[in-house]
Amino acid sequence: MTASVSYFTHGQIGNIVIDSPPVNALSQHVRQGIVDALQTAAGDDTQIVVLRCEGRTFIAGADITEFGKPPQAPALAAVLEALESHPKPIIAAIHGTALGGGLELTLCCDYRVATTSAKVGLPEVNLGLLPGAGGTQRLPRLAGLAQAIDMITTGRPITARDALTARVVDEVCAGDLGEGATKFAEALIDQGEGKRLTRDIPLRMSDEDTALLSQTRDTIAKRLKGQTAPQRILDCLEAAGTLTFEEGLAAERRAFEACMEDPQSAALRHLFFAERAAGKIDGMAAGTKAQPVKHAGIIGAGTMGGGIAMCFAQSGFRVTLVDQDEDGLDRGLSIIKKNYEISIKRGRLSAEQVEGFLRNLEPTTDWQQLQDVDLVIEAVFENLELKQNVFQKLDEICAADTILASNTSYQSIDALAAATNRPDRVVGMHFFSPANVMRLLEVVRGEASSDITLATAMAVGKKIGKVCALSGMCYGFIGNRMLRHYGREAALCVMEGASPAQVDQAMERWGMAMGPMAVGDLAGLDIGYRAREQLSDEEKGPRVNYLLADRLVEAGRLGQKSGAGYYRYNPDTRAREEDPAVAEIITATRAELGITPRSVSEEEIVDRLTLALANEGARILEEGIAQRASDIDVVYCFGYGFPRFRGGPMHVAEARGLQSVVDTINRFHDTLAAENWVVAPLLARLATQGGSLADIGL
Ligand code: 3H9
Repeated sequence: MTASVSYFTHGQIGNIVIDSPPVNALSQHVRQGIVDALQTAAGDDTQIVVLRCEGRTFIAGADITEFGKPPQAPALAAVLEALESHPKPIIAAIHGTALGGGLELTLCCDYRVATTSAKVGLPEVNLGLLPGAGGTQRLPRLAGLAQAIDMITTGRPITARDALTARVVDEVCAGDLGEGATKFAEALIDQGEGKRLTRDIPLRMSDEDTALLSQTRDTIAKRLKGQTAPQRILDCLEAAGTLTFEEGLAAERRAFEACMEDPQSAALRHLFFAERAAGKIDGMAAGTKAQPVKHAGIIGAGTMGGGIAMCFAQSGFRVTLVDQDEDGLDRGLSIIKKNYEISIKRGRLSAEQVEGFLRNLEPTTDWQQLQDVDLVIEAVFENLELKQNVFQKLDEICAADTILASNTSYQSIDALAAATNRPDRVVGMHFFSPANVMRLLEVVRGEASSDITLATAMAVGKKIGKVCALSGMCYGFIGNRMLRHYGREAALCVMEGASPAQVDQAMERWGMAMGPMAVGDLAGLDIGYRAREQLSDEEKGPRVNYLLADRLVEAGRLGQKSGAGYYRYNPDTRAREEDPAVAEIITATRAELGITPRSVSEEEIVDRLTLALANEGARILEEGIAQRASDIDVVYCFGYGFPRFRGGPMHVAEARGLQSVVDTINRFHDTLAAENWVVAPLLARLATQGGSLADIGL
């Protein structure tokens, strides 16, 4: 046994208990402990073995921190072999989540019992992997191919009840798991039930299974375009239905190793840890606790305010939604209700759930209703004076310890804090549109924001299901500051010779959820136009960066909302179509600026747009605006549709090699607009020293 695995007997039952916080992952010492315990159990006079975990969950899978390092015996395969070949029947008793290698381990036990609240799943696909410990071969034998396809390609866990229906578990215990497992074991002994290996269950692929596999291949090719793990998963599942168990297992092993070597998995594993690191604030005083928040106030029932209110209401918070007049409130509420109706129609929510959410929502025009809120988020029009007035008013109405947050995208949190008598309790909480859908929340630290305020904003963000990343104060914070450079390069690629569709296709083929031109049309080209109107020529920068956008707006092409922007939009299907009228505007704009178009390759488009992000990201990191390079990746992957399987702009740079990044930026400096391509000093330094972005900020 090892410190993390113990064994004791109770009557006829041998008990193996794993206790390896935080999530009982299958680290080397856990694997060794299980093998040792099984050996002991084989030699004593018990009749049956129960394997369970202490702590908050059953085994959450292989230990991801061991991936990419030299393997240490015993391998997981040896543990599974020891379970299957054990002379006594083994029952896995599951609470919390049995995930990945954790569930696979239970499939090598003879029986499985679970608590009502337990969940089981094979989420490896989210790490660019596939279940590599027999999951693709054993799960379909128990649950059928259709269920296995769904669970393994989506990575979504299922509840204990669904697992019972799918025959993945044999019993669900309503009460104490220990007692339930003991009763189950005693019943097996009484009935003389013995070993029962999943691998022995026959599996033959039906015509429906074959059709489902091929249909899933097509849908996945579209939905998860460019991703390799999901297709490899389907190969393994096909092998399960067509080959012998041993052959299938060998095919799974080869496919798992291919995934492990694939840069996509390295990127997704990077993001797994990045997401968890982003929620942590460096240098926070030990013992800092978030303030309790039960009642939130939202100012402004527009698109953003409404979306934010939905997030809180559906996470069980009491929400007071304030707007200046009844009309604004009614409009906002009807959008919220319409959104929920769509969710009901699509089967994502039940009518009862929605009723509950709406009950949490208290719309009002009376600011005095904010007297006892714990946190307020202001989401009014982007105007500093207006926002300062709101903060002043909130400061007067709300209790002294209420945290005042702004959803601003650009304004200075310090300027807002200055309008109050509690600058330490002022913070930015920057949501992304649509706020009820997008996972990212940038928590923006003002100069005076206290640790408690930041910890509270982070904790609340997590509670409403957001992935939080901390940003320091600068214009546009992390995400939008970088976006300007990305957008500029997209615009310049078009001015130099690419069509908007070429730019979008290049980025979408590379993996972006939506190309930059299509995003511009979705957001509305008039927004940038109006913002530019407030700027001096110098602030606007060279005309070539924005002249085309201006010309489109002047031609009434505001984007999707006016039916046309960089594209025209089919009024029935809303599908985007290339528009000869745009080509004419582009030609005229190039002529006005004296540009002779050239051919711009797909590779150049991708390099320019991604390296523009990474270069500005490096500046943001060096200035301490971002705590870590991986936080920047989190911002881009969760807030800007950056492909997760690429790991984020900083990971892309790191994976490419910082010297190659610096060389390419220098080449752009010499061949394109030089002022746009000055290597960030941090990148230059790290490239010369052979350093890593991952070490900055630690
Ligand atoms: C696999 O199994 C491959 C096999 O098929 C084949 C092998 C041959 N390893 O998420 P949390 C850490 S692949 C190492 O904040 P929660 C995590 O980094 C694996 N560490 O908690 C964090 O550390 P820190 C398939 C892990 O309560 C801490 O635990 N399994 C692992 O919100 C707490 O995590 C998965 O993909 C791990 N496997 O959620 C499951 N898991 O405190 C991955 C977590 O330093 N895990 N950590 O930041 C999860 O989905 C969630 O962690 C879980 C708990 C739902 C379990």
